[in-house]
Amino acid sequence: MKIERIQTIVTCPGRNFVTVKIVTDEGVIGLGDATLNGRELAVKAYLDEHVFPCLVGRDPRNIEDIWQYLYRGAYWRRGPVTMSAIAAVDMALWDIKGKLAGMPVYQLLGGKSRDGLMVYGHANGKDHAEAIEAVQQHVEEGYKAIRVQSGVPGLAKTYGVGKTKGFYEPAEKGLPPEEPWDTSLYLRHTPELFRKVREAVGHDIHLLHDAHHRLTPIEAGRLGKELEPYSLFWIEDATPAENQEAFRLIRQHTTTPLAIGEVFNSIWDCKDLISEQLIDYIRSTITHAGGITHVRRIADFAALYQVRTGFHGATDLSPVCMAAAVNFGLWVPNFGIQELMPHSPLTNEVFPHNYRFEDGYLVMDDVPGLGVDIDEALAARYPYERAYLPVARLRDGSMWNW
Ligand code: KDG
Ligand code: MG
Repeated sequence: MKIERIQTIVTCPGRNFVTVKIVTDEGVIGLGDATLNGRELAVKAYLDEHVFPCLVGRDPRNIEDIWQYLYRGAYWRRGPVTMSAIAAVDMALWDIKGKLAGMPVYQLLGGKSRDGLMVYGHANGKDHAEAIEAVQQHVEEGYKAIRVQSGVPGLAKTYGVGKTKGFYEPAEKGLPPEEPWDTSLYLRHTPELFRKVREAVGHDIHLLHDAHHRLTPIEAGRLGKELEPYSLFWIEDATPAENQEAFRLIRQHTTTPLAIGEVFNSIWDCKDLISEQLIDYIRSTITHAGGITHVRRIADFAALYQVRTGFHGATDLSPVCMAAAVNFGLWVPNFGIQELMPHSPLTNEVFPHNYRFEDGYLVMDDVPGLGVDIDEALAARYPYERAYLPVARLRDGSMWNW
């Protein structure tokens, strides 16, 4: 069996997605998600110009060898562009293998460890009252776990709070918008938010929060400590982790669980975080961290240290990635939780899929492969539109972490 054709499909049904499609000489089709928010065309060029010419004619069943070929063979290892490109090819090959076997990918990984993936939804509001209302709405919809983000008085815009009620899409069309940031205002208001949320919904719901890399380690330690009475499921991205040791200082100050990894692209980004038990949940995604083949390696390594998965699942991960995540999460023994930011109805139309939300869980039927498709004719009606994530600046104009 041979890879006969391989191509990227770029579409913007409200937001940009890059999809890899591999076709075998026997007509079996595999799909992979290669979307890197704000840098989509860099991954497309990497794939079109440097990866695809090397893959035509290879046996698509040799997933591991193709992974090693693209990783070791590039000489220039890792980085988000390379690892997203490898990930998309890898996902498509697992999709093909599942279809050849007539089995869902979770069966190829080792079968089901659970019936569904507990997900967390996003509740946000321009102020505490609106955020609490959104939490209550999510409880009514059946969510067992909810991430809460609120506007901060004195800041014109805050991470995680959408322009329209109930929906948050961080990327914006055009050039990167600039947003102000003030850590002291944020730290003053966030514990108060969670005190009110617990008062409103009690302790039976898991609550999560994303600090989005805005804090220094000691500030994160303080926030974690002040949130302890509200028993959060986790604080996410408390501080940037280029220096993995930074998390040791946070750990010394708080027992609030820590999650990080949505910007990681390989096991090397989290080796010390995991082996030194500086985190509790690893958030690497299948799309940005080398595909199922590599994320499986991260999860197995994490299991040795009782670190569980909590994969990124924002709207910039396409339904192809989400389908892979559901297959992966049904199998992975050290599953923790899965993020779910529902896609728009139009995105769901472009990518018909088998997974679905049921009473707080993501479930899927027993279908071969990943259980996701692409409507190419519909996708073609929505061409790429330049869009970026915002950037953040302090009050004096200095750049900060968005
Ligand atoms: O592309 C960046 C977004 O996916 C990110 O800002 C969303 O932090 C995020 C999250 O936790 O979903
Ligand atoms: Mg995040």
